[in-house]
Amino acid sequence: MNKPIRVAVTGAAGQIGYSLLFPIAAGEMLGPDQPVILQLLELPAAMDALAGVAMELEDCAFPLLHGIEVSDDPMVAFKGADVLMLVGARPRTAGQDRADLIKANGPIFTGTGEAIDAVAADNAKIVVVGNPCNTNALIASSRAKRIPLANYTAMTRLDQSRAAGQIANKAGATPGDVKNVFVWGNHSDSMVPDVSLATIGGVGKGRAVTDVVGADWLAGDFDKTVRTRGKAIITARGKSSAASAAHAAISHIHDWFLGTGDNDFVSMAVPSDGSYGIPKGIIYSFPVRITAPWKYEIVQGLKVSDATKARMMASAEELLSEREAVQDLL
Ligand code: NAX
Repeated sequence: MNKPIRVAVTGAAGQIGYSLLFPIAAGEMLGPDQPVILQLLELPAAMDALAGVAMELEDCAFPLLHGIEVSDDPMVAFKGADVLMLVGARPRTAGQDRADLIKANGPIFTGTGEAIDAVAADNAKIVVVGNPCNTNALIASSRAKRIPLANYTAMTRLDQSRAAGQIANKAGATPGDVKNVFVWGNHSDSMVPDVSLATIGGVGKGRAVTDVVGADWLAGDFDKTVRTRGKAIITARGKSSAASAAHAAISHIHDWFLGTGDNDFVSMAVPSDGSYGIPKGIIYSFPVRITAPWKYEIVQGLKVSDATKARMMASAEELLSEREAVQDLL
């Protein structure tokens, strides 16, 4: 048996947490031979609810679940954590604008970043889910002295999956047939879904998505649906997406550790290294290739049209203005 991997989850009693913890404990995230210890963080007011979640986890008797620890103190919950999934934050409510969300959630990530750097495992891997996830990841990473900056990521996998799902529907294919779709930029309306390398029916042997579904639909309904799906779900459900977000978070960590299967790359928001002219100092979604367990590199050399480049830069500009708005927290 492998040594257990310690997975810390914040906001563990929230709606994403409730959809996230059980598949992790079942082995869906880190593989069927990999034991896990869950280290769950909540606000003091939600500790009763979290105790209930922990009871349910016990009641599943997952063979891979080698321990459950609960705490309202990040210095306890993050101790020795190998993987940190930062979900705990307020979800955006109907009508709330992004600037208000940034003000409400940004301060959570200063303390979180400090605690990670103080007590998590030396090479801990971090994914931020709580919105605005790119800028929250930037805030947490600004506290990193010991943990490498590249280990701070934010989740745009849900956006990629939404894009693949839309294409599969339109083409009459199954989502698994849709390969190499990815997303540039911020997890916001300014994101840029990119299908220029996407295929239906398998990498190398499939047909280009652009030949199958038509340029008008891609530039119109597809693009808008992917970029505004989060809002559509809030409108329909009265709550933000939860099960799909949890699944995306699991896929993000799964692929970072175990690889992307027959996709050549995957979307992850990572600290920009200046690739494609995106300024350093922001956390930006790129197509990344997983080169070894827990190692990614930004895919280089892709041809980007002038129109896509303009949108990529606009999304970068939005992230720069978000950074400006939280300058006092960095
Ligand atoms: P919930 O309100 O159901 O749960 C959030 C939980 O976090 C609550 O139990 C709360 O007590 C806890 N919490 C708040 N502050 C905390 C802190 N400082 N430390 C520890 N726990 C804390 O929200 P949920 O629907 O689970 O959404 C969580 C976050 O994910 C929101 O910010 C939401 O906007 C974001 N999302 C991100 C997505 C993405 O693609 N990146 C998509 C889904 C979702 O919108």
